[in-house]
Amino acid sequence: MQNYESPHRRYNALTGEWVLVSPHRTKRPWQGKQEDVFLGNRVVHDPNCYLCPGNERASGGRNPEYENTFAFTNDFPALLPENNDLASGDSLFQAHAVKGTSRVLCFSPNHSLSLPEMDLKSITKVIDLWTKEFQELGQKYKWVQVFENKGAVMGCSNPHPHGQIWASDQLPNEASKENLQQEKYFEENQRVLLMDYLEKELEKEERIVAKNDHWVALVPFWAVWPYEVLLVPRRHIKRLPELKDEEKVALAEISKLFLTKYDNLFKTSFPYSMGWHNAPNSIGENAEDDAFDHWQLHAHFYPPLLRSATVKKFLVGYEMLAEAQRDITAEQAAKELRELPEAHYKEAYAQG
Ligand code: H2U
Ligand code: ZN
Repeated sequence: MQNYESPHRRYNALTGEWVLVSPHRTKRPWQGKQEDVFLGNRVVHDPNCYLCPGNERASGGRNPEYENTFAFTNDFPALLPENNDLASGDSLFQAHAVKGTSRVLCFSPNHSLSLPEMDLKSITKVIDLWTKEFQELGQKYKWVQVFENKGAVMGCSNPHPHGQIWASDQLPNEASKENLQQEKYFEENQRVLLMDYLEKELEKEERIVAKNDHWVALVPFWAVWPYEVLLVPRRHIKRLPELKDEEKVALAEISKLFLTKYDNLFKTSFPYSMGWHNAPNSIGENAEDDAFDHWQLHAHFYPPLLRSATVKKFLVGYEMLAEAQRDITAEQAAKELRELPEAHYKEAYAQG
């Protein structure tokens, strides 16, 4: 094992960016307080929630009495499918039109739940919904960003379990960076970057949070957020629709497991932004020739919490002006998560 006790920078092989790690700072005094345990919102149906079955939405439309999952086009979409052409030729004032759509995905009719509290069958239905939506939108849009904002600190407007999709005809920044890095690695090594990375992580073990036959959840070497997790399939898979049934079940299992550990860490419904990075879609004239063999499907989980249910990490100051920085190492974070109980803390409390 490397000695990572003094300040160093780590390279993010996926994006090509660096992160400053300052492990010695975790020794500084911290007058932490233990928060009260939050047992959560127990209302199964909230008459004022715009995502609960049967309720009215801001658009005036009414949700069906759905029993599992439900998806609709966002009433306030950030992207629109039809758009006027717009182009600016001046290199210092570049702009162009973008076409796309935004969807909202309800994970469960039960207003009180979150993914780790749902049963495996219901989580599998969420995976099926992600897959179906990706497949449909992927016929038309180059980039289909499936994501979830969880918790008020992440700007989530409603506790009802839900995610979103924003799809667009162009690659956004994060996608472009990852595409370039994976493409470059593939050209140089004739191998898939994340597959090689995963193999080495499985050998080293120190950053693994959980694994099963088909998936690995780890705190990446280059993590920026304190308890960031990278979730990767163990087989080379480019996009969600390639998943076999047993891989979906295994995905539900590992997700329930590490998301429960997330909740158990500070005994709170752990906030995060998560999202799937599928390979870009080959559209139109390129549709036959899928040029994304360098890409490995993966999901990122970016939770903001640092030391308790209320103490969050800010990406400010040095981070905005120089580069991202973290104190606890990825290895320490992974160990903490790995050693947490597998049963949800709310269950433990319910049993007394
Ligand atoms: P959050 O996941 O950030 O809470 O966003 C929920 C989305 O739901 C948000 O993008 C949409 C908002 O535009 N929404 C509707 O589509 N219909 C509504 O009636 C309210 C909110
Ligand atoms: Zn609701």
